[in-house]
Amino acid sequence: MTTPPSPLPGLLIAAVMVTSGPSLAGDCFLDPPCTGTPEGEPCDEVSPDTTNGGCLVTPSVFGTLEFGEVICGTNWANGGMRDTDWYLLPESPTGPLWVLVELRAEAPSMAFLLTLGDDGALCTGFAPTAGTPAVSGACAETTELGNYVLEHGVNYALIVTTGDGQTGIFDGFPCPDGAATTNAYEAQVCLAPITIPNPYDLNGNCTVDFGDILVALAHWGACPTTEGVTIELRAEADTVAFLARMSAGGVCPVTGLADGVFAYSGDCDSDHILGTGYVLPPGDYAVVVGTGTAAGGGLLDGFPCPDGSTTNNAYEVSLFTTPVPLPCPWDLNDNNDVDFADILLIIANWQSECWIGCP
Ligand SMILES: [Ca+2]
Ligand SMILES: [Ca+2]
Ligand SMILES: [Ca+2]
Ligand SMILES: [Ca+2]
Repeated sequence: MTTPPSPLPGLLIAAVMVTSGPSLAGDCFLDPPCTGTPEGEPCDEVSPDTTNGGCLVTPSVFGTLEFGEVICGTNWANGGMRDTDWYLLPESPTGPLWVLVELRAEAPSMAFLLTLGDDGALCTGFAPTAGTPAVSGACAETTELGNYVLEHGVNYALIVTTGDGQTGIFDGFPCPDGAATTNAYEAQVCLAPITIPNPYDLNGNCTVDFGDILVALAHWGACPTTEGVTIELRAEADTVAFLARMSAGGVCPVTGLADGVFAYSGDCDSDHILGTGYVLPPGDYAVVVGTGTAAGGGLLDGFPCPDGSTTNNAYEVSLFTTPVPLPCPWDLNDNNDVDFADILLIIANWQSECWIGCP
């Protein structure tokens, strides 16, 4: 659910506090919406919960969740009752093993792990697993990640329910009519959480600090470019032109195609596409021109040599150089300039650390 390098603003590794994505004022919907495995329980305020009420119903009933699987569910709290969703986790690999719980929710919600009984009696003596619950504020305005250490050979369940991380919430979040909120949540438990680089941490020490300002100053000014080759092609027949890498001395055989975009022209130039972005390592290259399609495929039929009355199958090809941008990680606002605006962004993210998320 956390796919770098999307902003994930402020998932802090140290404090584990997260200032999550878009703040949802007014109507309350997960943004972006949850995409994953549906929970399979409607938001219907029906009790007893025979879908995934876990050990709170008899007989006990669980949903299931693989490590790394994203579950899309709903919950509610109304009239002194609340929905609880219990998901059995698969057996942990040989551990101990650190896992991360991620939760985004529209109603204020928490997700935490319970340690269950042995296989024959999962609900015998179940108890909270030592660790930090994941908490999501209403409308996912803030999210706190949870983390746990799991032991091999122990049964665990993920619980998602309304609450603030410390106590449950049993009122105030009835099942909605869908107009203002859907009471949706998104949860997952992942193995091997990853550290996501912080783009404002220019020197890679996982803290945004004065060292990053020095790095920006060292790259001050226009973002770097290199010289690239562009092919211009105009043709009467459907034609492509590209660069082939030749053997040393410019002789055959061809050893590959140069990296870049082929040029295409056809139908008397009505859909002329420049070939750009060839940044050529030292070597010998040949321009290759042949009949081909706009998708880059070859064309072996349909364009016989003409009688001169309707077409000559002529083409015109030329090469010129153009600047090609090089990576510019110091330009934080993408204006192709390392400038004062980038310094301000570093300051705005001062002392933020690297982010952590599920792979
Ligand atoms: Ca539910
Ligand atoms: Ca439920
Ligand atoms: Ca830094
Ligand atoms: Ca900039």
